[in-house]
Amino acid sequence: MSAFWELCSMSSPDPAIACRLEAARAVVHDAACLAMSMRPPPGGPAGKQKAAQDWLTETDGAVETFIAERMKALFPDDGFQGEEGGVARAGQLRWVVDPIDGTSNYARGRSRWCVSLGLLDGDEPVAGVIEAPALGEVYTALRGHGAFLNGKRIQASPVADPASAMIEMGWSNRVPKPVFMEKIDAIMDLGAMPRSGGSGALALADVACGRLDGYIEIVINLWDVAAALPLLAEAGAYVSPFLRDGGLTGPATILAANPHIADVLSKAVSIPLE
Ligand code: LIP
Repeated sequence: MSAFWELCSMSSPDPAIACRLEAARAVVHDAACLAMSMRPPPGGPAGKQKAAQDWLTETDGAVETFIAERMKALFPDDGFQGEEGGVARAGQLRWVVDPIDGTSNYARGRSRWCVSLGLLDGDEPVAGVIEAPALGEVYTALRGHGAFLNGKRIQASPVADPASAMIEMGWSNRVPKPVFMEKIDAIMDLGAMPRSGGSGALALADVACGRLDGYIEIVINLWDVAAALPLLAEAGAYVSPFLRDGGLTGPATILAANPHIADVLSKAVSIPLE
């Protein structure tokens, strides 16, 4: 058992999960290197639209195939689900991958994108790795054993005053404009500073490490959030019941926030935390 995990917690983690997380870190790192080697230069979007402003590049498929094959070789009995390929295999332990989260940014040579790989034990998110190679950042989390950014423990921010808060709102054409504008209005009525960055996984990771005080997305998918959910839980953030509200099997709404403003934000945007 890696001394790293024993150092970080009172009790040793389940070896089956801890060794999977170690393996996932290595696989995600290699996948991130592959994505960097295929990275489009700054400029117009390189790729095609799956739907209006929902981008797909060659790299999305290449990275997902790379990770699927590596995880199958390492853990043949585990399940596997990806944004591009769907559910490839079922299993008690199940990997859920977003090969490039923030594809619209990646397609234009911007830096705000990542490779996101989460592990579920049944319906329970138990571990996650998010690597943003263009930002030089790796997030890891293991349920019961902490959340980390580049090996340093992280936690949600202490900001309690909405008028000092920074709140990100995910945008896509899956959400009717009036709904999106109504939520942004509510965020600004709180006096908070709005943001929208194009990567749900990185925005949720920013809530976990305290760079953001909250994140909301009306229609988001399991592959965008699977790795971030254990990160948020271990960082002490509050998260709406995304999985219970349909997120396990289809798109659903998510709100994640630091524990001090979660209630006021939840009420302001009418997204319940329970
Ligand atoms: C993206 C999400 C983002 C959302 C985008 C898109 P992708 O995922 O991370 O939160 O607003 O519409 O779904 O397509 O880059 O993997």
